[in-house]
Amino acid sequence: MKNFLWLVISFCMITAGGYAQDFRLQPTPQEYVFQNDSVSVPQTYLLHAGSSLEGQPALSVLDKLLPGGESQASFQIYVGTKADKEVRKFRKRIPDVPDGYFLKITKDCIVIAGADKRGVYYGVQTLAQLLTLNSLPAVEITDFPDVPYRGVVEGFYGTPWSHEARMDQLDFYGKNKMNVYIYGPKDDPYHRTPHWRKPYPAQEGERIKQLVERAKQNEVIFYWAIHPGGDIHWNEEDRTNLLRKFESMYQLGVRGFAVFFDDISGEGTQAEKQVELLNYIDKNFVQAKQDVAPLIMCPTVYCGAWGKGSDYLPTLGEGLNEDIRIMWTGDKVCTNITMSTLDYVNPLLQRKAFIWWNYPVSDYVTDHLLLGPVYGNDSNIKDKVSAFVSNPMEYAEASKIALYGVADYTWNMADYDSQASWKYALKALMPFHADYLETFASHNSDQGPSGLEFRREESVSIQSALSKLLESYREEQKKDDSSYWEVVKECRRIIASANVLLASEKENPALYKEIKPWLLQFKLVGEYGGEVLNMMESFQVKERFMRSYEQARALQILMREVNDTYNRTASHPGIKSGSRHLRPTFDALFELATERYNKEHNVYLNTQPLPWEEVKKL
Ligand code: BEU
Repeated sequence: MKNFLWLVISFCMITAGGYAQDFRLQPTPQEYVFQNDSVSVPQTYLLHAGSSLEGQPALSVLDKLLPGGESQASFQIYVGTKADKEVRKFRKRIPDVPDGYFLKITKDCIVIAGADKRGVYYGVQTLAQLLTLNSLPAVEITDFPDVPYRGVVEGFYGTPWSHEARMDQLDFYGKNKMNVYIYGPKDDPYHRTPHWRKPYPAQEGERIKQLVERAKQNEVIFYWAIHPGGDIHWNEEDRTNLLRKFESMYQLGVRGFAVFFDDISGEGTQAEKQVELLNYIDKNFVQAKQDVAPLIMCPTVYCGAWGKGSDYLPTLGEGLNEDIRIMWTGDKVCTNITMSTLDYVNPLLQRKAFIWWNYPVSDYVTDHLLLGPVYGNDSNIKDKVSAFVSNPMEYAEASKIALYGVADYTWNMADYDSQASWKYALKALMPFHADYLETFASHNSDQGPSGLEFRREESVSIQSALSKLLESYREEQKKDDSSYWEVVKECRRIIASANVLLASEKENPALYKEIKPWLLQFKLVGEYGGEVLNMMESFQVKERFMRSYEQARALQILMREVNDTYNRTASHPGIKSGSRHLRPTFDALFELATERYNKEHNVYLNTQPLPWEEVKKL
């Protein structure tokens, strides 16, 4: 908390309304001082760029942002790394941390001085964010990341991201100061068994080339991962096969390599053999090439739940070359990352763990969307991890809701504010309808029960009203009025949000395409809630009750129909929305209201709500 002025307050003072009111820098900088003064954006300027930046992405982004570079102008822009004379005067202000930068904006100059090229690039990205304000503030920012490597591992089961989605993600990482993307989708046959030994067909190879190029433009290290453990033989032939495949990827431009041994059984799991192979690759490929990033490996025992006390991790820790990074998902497959898991694993690995965070991945609960805030990871672990990458959903655009949070958390843990970061993400994805998206996301965030036992909060703002209402109705046969009306309003809000979002395809077409089935379901859940609430009100009036009862029944059928129509080829087919609190509460109230009606009128209406899907008979 080294900030001298609270950013939002400062901007409210120097900007006039609109988007600027909620402006925040993303990710949150480590230190910033606003001078309470604004600067006219220079139309022309004299650029003093360090030679270390020649041909680098920092300069091309700067040129696009401020196209007025001229040989004579009174406004000066100084950019460079600490090696460059152009920023020598500011050298002491440059943080001594990779990716760090110092940014200063005054009436007559802008200085962007980086610890390295990526640092300058991030300084330019911060300037880009400041330029979205109505007026450019005079400011000094000293900034650097808490975690050296931050980003994404595309490591889920299911439909891999499309080429277009990946290209877009790489731009997104650059803008949000994430520097690593690891390509490892389980369902790419050339990443894993059966085709890990074969080179990509020409067209797919061409696409990887394009991804590598796009990653470079965004200062992202593109890692390509191989997953050979399903059928590897520990012999010369397969070692050569693996190196040949790596060489083919190197020819496509890849300069970062990983080897995954997760989710396998049998021969491939042997720690000594993995160590032998990885050290061989490290020496004869990674080190030999000289322009390749450190090797990353994902162990077979990648979390605490997979066997504490075995020799596996100590064998890796002792045997693997020092510079090889070892991944870790925490105490369980899907869980939050805590100091205690790092205290356990780092000594075994004899290095800092490279965190593979299994969130917002949804491949084990494919009928749910995970759109809630990023929270639960300890905020004091920056010195205990070598990297932190998130495994996302197969929905690339929707995953950004969490990825904004991951970018923010890994950059500056102490100042991370999960709610603020989440709201920022919603606004960034749908600037004109962020409130509606917030309603939708707030009710679509929990995984539901699963073997992996990782749960997220859902429907937080209405949760206490839901339980109060149910309790009062169940125990006192009387509904708590204030919670009743709160829930009525929420149902209306749900229906309105679903309608508006369903009618807003153009605002974010990629997001719309991904979430549409859940929006349809969400609307039905809201309508169902509304009818159940009517039933509670009208159990004494036959006609009114029956109208709502029939509607509620029809909506149960329609919810089942949406569930049975969309997302059918997924591992957990179907569409669930509001499944943690909304639907269970509405179902319970439906049952109670119908029982009450039956008693009152001495009839036998079916009290049992239809579940999302038919319960499968064993
Ligand atoms: C998340 O369901 C998930 C868990 C693991 N079985 C796999 N491997 C690791 O987490 C290391 C991962 O690929 C999968 O997405």
